This record gives sequence, C-alpha cells and structure tokens, in this order.
Amino acid sequence: MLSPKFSVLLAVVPLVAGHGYVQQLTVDGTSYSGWIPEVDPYLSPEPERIVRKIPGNGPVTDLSLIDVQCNGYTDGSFSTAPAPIFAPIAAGGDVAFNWTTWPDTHKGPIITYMAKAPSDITAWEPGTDAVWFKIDEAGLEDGVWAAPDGLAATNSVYTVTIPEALAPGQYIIRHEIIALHSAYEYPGAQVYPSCAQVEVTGSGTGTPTDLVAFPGAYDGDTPGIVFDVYNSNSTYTIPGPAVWSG
Ligand SMILES: *[C@@H]1O[C@H](CO)[C@@H](O)[C@H](O)[C@H]1NC(C)=O
Ligand SMILES: *[C@@H]1O[C@H](CO)[C@@H](O)[C@H](O)[C@H]1NC(C)=O
Ligand SMILES: [Cu+2]
Repeated sequence: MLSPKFSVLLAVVPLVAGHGYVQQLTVDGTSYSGWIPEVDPYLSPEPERIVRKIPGNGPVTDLSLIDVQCNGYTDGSFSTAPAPIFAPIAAGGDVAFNWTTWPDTHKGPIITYMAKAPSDITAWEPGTDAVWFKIDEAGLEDGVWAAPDGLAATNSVYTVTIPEALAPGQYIIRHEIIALHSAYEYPGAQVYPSCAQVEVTGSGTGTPTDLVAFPGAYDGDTPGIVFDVYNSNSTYTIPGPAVWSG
C-alpha cells in the first residue's frame, strides 16, 4: 500500500533523476547498505539501516528547514527520525561513503560533520541545537572539485577518518555533497545530506569545538553557498566551521 506521500514522490522521481545519495557504507571494514529510497520503504518488514531515512535522491535547497540536517523524514512530515541500529567503529578508523553515480554537472564540496548523542542515539533528534562539528572537508583544489571529479577517481567512494582523539560514545555522522550548478543566487545550492549512526570506541578525551546547528550553519550569506561554479578559475571557500581534528 503506498501512502499518498509516496505516490507524490514516485510521480516526482523521474523529473529529478540524476541526483544521488549514499547507497552503501563501509564502517571500520564492515559493509552496510544505505537507506535505498526507491526500494526500502516498500519492503515488509522495512529493513533496519544505520542510516537515517531519506525521502528520495533529491536535494534540500531551503537551508532554513530541518530537512537540511539529514534529508530525513518521519511519516507524514519531514524530520530527522532516528535509525534503529548503529555501527561500531574505533576512533581513528575509516568510514567509506559509497555514493550513487554522481552527475557530472553537480560540482561542489564534500563535507562531513559529527554530533554526539547525549544518550541513546536510536532515540535522539538534535533539532536545532548546535551540536555538530566538522571532521573533514574537500572543495576545489587546482581546478578539481571533490564532486564529481574526486569521486570519479575513487569509484564514487569518499572516505573519512574518525579523529583518533574523539571521546567514545554514540554519534551521528552527517556527510554531505553540496552541488553548486545553480548556486549563483540563494536559494540555489543543492545540499545532499546523509546521516549515519555509529558508536565510537577508544580512549580519546578530545572536546570538539566550533559546534554548529543544522539548520543554522548555512544560509544565503554563508561563504560557499552562493557561488559561480562556471568560473572554474576561482578559489572556493568551503562553508561551515573549521575542521576539528583532535
Ligand atoms: C557501491 O555500492 C554498490 C551497491 O551496493 C555496489 O554495487 C558497488 O560495488 C559499491 N562500490 C564500491 C566501490 O564498493
Ligand atoms: C587563473 O587566473 C589567474 C589570474 O588571472 C592566472 O594567473 C592563472 O593562470 C589562472 N589559472 C588557471 C588554472 O586558469
Ligand atoms: Cu541534481
């Protein structure tokens, strides 16, 4: 049985074909499926993923909405519903995000944040609290964009290292591509966020700084949100705070 909402999404998907999402993750060497929006909602029972649900393969452009946090939803309204499970990872370990084929036109940065759950991550929604710190970023280097150029060189897989100094606990990893092909004005930049749930082990005691909120971190005045991507001989300022590396 399709809800009215899914009927609408199915009607819209062909028009927005050519975007993307994280289809698979490798966390400390173990492979997990992402939330597959074309398949998973229609399976019974619904599969349990470490990734918070996304409504489809499209972007978020109104950066004031909660949708910019995880591109997620709960029944009937967009939100950030927790996923039922999480993946273990040792601090210093790698998370590899395997994106669906990324469109050539969608040039932009790849940015990764984390946020520490105060208790059970399978019940935590950060809302608009400033809890997110940046652990990785890649933008424009010598004319080469993180997306799609960097991804094309790595089979669409982007790998992030969890800072060795990070304190143990349960975290959301918010990984995103921002596509800039329409970013000459706001709204225009297309944010494709994906939220994975992990439990970090180790003996780190580092305290992340520069915490930001989603929504909140980005708006039309944030450097790197409005940008003329067709002028490839310009320098690009990656949005958001400095990277915390421990
Ligand atoms: C990415 O995930 C897809 C779907 O699971 C898989 O077919 C593909 O081999 C993966 N790519 C890499 C480089 O692991
Ligand atoms: C970019 O512009 C500068 C200044 O006009 C020029 O010196 C440089 O060679 C250009 N770089 C590229 C990659 O076109
Ligand atoms: Cu697109």
